Amino acid sequence: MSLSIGIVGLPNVGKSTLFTALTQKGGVATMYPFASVEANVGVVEVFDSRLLELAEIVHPQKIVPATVEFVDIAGLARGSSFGEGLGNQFLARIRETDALVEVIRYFTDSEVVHVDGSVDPQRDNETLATELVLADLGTIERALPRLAKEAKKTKPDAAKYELAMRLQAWMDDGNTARSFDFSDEELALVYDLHLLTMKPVLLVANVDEDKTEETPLPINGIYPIPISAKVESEIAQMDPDEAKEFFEMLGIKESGLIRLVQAAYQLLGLMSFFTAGEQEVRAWTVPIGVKAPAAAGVIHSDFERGFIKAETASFADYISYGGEAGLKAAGKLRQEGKDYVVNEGDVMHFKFNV
Ligand SMILES: Nc1nc2c(ncn2[C@@H]2O[C@H](COP(=O)(O)OP(=O)(O)OP(=O)(O)O)[C@@H](O)[C@H]2O)c(=O)[nH]1
Ligand SMILES: [Mg+2]
Repeated sequence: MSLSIGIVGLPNVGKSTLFTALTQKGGVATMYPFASVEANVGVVEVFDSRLLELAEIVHPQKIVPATVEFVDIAGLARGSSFGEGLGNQFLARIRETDALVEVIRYFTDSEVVHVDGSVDPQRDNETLATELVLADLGTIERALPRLAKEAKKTKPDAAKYELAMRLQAWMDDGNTARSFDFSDEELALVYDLHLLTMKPVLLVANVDEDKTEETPLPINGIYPIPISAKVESEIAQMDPDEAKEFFEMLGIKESGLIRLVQAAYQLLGLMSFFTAGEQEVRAWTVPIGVKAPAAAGVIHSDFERGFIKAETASFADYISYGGEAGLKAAGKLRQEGKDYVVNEGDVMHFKFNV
């Protein structure tokens, strides 16, 4: 499972600059609104120093970090949902993502045009929220004729149609789909609509270069993650030594991108476990609370189908006993069965039979 995240925001707030920094492969960052005319998709490796520690023990042929896919689309200006600007056509590209990152302009640079004339994070957030709600209303409206037809077939189809109607009324009042009080069955029904306002959102404040260590003003009580897209894009082009010097000069602890990815994991309730073998040391992304067979299934469906057991050690044990042989000798390699709830950082070796 590779996590995928859509980057949204008003035009010219630094989405592509952030995307480029994340993926280091040249999205388009320019001085003008609506610069991004094509959606960019980039895959980012999730930096995790534990992989290096495991590799020191196992000496694998390769290290495979977890990845996150980012999708950069054009800005959504006021009226985007009705076709002003280019936002509209790109929304389809982020329908299938797991979460959204909303980039909000906090930086003050007067050289960079603001589509609504001034820097106002609260207002911009509301503008964007409205556009996303309108986009979802468009989705529902387009789906209704089909749902009405299908409603005659089965009971769940009828329930789905009825739900879409109620949701439409709710969102017509300006509410997000997320804030609708779904029953568990309804949650399953609404999934197919891929509504944007159902997705969890991470707020990113694109702040001035010297403000990355300050807490940005909250938006509706939520504190955005401060990042300077400009600083990140500069760091992205440096080698590690240069970057370290640059951090020190600016008084920055770590790249904001690491913070961003960590926050995304937290928001989505995700964690990592590891596999460590001669071929590869690898991080896998799973939901918190996942059981061993389902975790095995992330690697290969056969592993889940034919799951027998998982030889498991905590990351700390794995390191302090120097790997599998040491763990075995000390009786610290646990044999876990199908009800085992995987812990963050577990190093696992699955036994299966198909
Ligand atoms: N000063 C400053 N300028 C920035 C920062 N981030 C982006 N910019 C500038 O703002 C302009 C727009 O940046 P983009 O990354 O293209 O913005 P965007 O959100 O992708 O814009 P659209 O794709 O048109 O919606 C460019 O001139 C960037 O150099 C920042 O953190 N600080
Ligand atoms: Mg852009």
